[in-house]
Amino acid sequence: MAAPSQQLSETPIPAGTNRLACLRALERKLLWLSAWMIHHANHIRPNRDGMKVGGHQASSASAVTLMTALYFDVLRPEDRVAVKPHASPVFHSIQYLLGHQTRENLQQLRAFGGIQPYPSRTKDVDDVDFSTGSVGLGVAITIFASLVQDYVRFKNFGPDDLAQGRMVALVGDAELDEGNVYEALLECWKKSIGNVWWIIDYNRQSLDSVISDRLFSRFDELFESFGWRVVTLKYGKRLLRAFEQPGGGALRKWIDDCPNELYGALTFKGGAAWREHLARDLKGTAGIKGLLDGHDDEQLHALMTNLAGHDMESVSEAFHSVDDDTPTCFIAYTIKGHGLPFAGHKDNHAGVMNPDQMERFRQSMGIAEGREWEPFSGLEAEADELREFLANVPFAQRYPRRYTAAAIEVPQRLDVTLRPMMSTQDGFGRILDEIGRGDSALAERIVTVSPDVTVSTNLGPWVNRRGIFHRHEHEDTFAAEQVVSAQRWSSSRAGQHIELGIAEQNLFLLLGALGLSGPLFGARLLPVGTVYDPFIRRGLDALHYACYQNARFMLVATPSGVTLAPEGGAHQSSETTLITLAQSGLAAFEPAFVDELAAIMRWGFAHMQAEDGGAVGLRLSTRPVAQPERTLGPELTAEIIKGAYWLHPPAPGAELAIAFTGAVAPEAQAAHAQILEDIPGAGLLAITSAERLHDDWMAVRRARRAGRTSTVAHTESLLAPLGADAALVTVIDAHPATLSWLGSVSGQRIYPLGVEGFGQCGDIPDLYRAYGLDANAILEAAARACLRRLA
Ligand SMILES: Cc1ncc(C[n+]2csc(CCOP(=O)(O)OP(=O)(O)O)c2C)c(N)n1
Ligand SMILES: [Mg+2]
Repeated sequence: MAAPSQQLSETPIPAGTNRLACLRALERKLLWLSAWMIHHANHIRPNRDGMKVGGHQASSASAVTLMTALYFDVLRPEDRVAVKPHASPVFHSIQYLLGHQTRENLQQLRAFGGIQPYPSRTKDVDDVDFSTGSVGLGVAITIFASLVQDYVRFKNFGPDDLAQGRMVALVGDAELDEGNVYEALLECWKKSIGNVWWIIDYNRQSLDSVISDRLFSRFDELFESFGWRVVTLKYGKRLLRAFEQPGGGALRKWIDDCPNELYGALTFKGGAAWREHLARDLKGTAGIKGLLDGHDDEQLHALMTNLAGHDMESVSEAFHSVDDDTPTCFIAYTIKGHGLPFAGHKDNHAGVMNPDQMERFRQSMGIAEGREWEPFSGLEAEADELREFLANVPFAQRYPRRYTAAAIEVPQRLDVTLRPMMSTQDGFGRILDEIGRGDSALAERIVTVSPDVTVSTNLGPWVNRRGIFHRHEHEDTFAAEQVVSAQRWSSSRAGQHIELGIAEQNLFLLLGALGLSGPLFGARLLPVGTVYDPFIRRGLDALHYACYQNARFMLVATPSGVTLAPEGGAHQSSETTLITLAQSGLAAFEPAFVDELAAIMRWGFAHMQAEDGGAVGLRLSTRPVAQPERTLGPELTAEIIKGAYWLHPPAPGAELAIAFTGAVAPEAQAAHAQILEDIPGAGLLAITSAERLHDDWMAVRRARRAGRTSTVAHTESLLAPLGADAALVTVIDAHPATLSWLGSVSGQRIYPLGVEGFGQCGDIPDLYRAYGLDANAILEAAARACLRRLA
């Protein structure tokens, strides 16, 4: 394991440095660079297609003080941060000033291969900890990352020098509208998770609108009720001093009572408008006239917009005041677009300064024309001090902060005792149980997770062996009371199963965090999460989010399909195969037999660790099916991993083949056996992964376009023995489109069978008949195929 280089010295800022002055200067620089970067992308870089490039100058300006204090003063290398999506330009400007980002990249904001609109840990080059973009997800993953940090630390899996970090989210206030945030908060409370900071950029604006005044104080209560400390940063020092002056009490009350919309409007209009309202509303209040007369319009505007989230001293004090691991929420009042011409305007979310405004802004920053990208232009007088300050920033004392974790050895094969009739879900439980019996490295590093479906997805035996993970020991009371139960669920720091409440977004966020434990905490984990297949939909964006970050995990979706017969339409799934077919970063399998499953899981644990690997998805079933009597050799194993093999090879030039996936194997086998009586050369193709076949086919097409004409797709080789005009009946307990693309590979005619409508309850014979998945339906499709009638 390659650990990041240096150790951190506690307070590296040199004595005598005017810390606040440096921070304020850097704050100005970040405001400039983030706005300029967006301006450059929109107004200076050539535009070839007439499309608006965009970028968020107002959102960035809102977060500049908070991010300056965080990155240049408060954070330590072991801290991990999810930056609110629209502050991406500020983040990259910070890395630029620290020497970790290039000017060329800043000039390529939102261009192909350039800086991403929203921080991306896979696409940006400057050490992004968590990708963000889909609001709410970056916020919540910090909770799960903290849980993973605990897991790694309690088990001593990490490098020796792994220091405990804070998992920090810089949160747009509208992100708190996302329900997944509260699902995570609840889990945070249940698991006593600490070391989490959420810093809310409370500008009281979302994309479309100004946030309701009635929301005020809701957040405090909400967070406190979940056991969080709430630190509210409302008024800056200047305003606090003004409140001490004659008339100050009335001024404070006026601001406290000022509706968010009016505050925004006056912020946009400026000093004269503040004066008019204050003079009218506080007429006759002692001290107010003196206060107004003592400030010109510019000063009055500066005073009235002196919110703590833009007051470096207040922000710095607040951050430094927290020194324990209680989860903490900072509610920092800010102004969207602070310091820019559209500050406070309700429509400023996507606003970009026009060239005239930018020109005035440049002049106000004292930046000479042509020196816009220079790190210290406009700050020439203090450049040396700033250089030294930046060289000593604690956060930057280690770079890069990512770890490379050593691979965990995966045995050549995973053992499982096959029974004549067995379901893949049963097989999954037994394979894991078998692993859990031993003391291999693999057994040590697997961590399982389930959102309240541990028992019903056959994880029970594994959990009995390996225990539940929790910060606090908890005995299984039922076991202690000698109540007979198949489940023995005691919790401790040694446990290897994390039990979640029923919240599938939490499952995927936790799988995402566990799947990043290598780069984040220097310890490779092999996370396995189980979920009912239909409820993948419930956490879909979080699944996508985990894959987008290149997190490595095994998702076991079971049970699935209408095969879950008596459970009915609410629990059955048909379109999940299309979801996983399309999901980038997830190799998706649906084996029919348990020996296939064992081979796939073995490969999966290796794939989760490969440089060019990814996450793995398994769609399983509770239907017992007859297991083939065979021993998988290397060739067959390789084909299973590639996605398909001939269970019964076709004769050369065969005019018909049946291709099936998963639990419908018995129907496909029965129909095929009958067809052989009439068409002795008919083949039976077992498809273990439509996704892998499709992926490979696409890759081969790309290779050919690139001139590598000798490459052949696995599907092409498989289908080659069939006649050019042969028919292929495909059958799957899922949407038929999962397999119907196969006809495009080599031109065979496809007769696709599958489930198109909502499911319903019944038994398998009834449902397979109703949905056209039974042997008769396959035979009928084959007959039509042979008669060349389009089905
Ligand atoms: C899940 C999701 N839905 C919608 C959007 C589109 N969107 C982008 S920003 C935004 C509002 C953000 O407001 P806030 O979080 O308060 O950020 P700020 O005011 O700091 O820009 C919305 C709705 C998104 N990025 N993600
Ligand atoms: Mg906002």
